[in-house]
Amino acid sequence: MQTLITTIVLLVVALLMDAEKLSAAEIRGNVALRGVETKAPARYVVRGQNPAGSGTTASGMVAVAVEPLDSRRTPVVTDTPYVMAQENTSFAPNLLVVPVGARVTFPNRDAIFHNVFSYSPPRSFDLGRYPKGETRTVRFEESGIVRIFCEIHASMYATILVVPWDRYQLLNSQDGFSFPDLPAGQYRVVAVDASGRRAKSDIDLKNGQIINVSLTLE
Ligand SMILES: [Cu+2]
Repeated sequence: MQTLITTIVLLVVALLMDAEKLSAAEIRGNVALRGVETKAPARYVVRGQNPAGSGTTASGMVAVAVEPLDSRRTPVVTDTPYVMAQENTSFAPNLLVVPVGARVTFPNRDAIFHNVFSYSPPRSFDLGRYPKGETRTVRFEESGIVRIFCEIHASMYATILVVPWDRYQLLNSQDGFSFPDLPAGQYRVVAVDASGRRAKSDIDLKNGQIINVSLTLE
């Protein structure tokens, strides 16, 4: 009798695991770029070529995240802060993805002063001027796109994508992205690059479905 019960339990577990595999859906796609690369705040007049790709993030890098619209997910947040340095009069890296609740530290590694700030609604801040060797830390409590600038150097810019779930990828815009093993549901796919160009697409993902998305950043 014991053996029979064990066998039945194992069978049910096996069937459930199969059902799970069958229902796993996927969002995949590609990102195209369009438009001018720089959107500086209104008080700046940007002249000439913007040094896109300065810092450690290569030009053409894109952050893509899948965010659930019909359920709450809790991203994993570590105590260790993320780092966005000021280096060679650039942000390094100039594109960063962090989970909601994460802290980002902004060390100044240049021999000159910088003044890091953001006007973006998910987290606006102004860190003031500080010299080489000093840092300031900002916590990001709301998901969304945060554009970062330096008050002193108009050529400095960066973007932080704050995500409510750990399904994200940093990729070269020439490469495609793929998010396998997603449960069925409503999702928003968000893409952004260091200069703040962005795109989004809302998707209703059914069991077992594979959906292709083409995003154009502008
Ligand atoms: Cu600066």
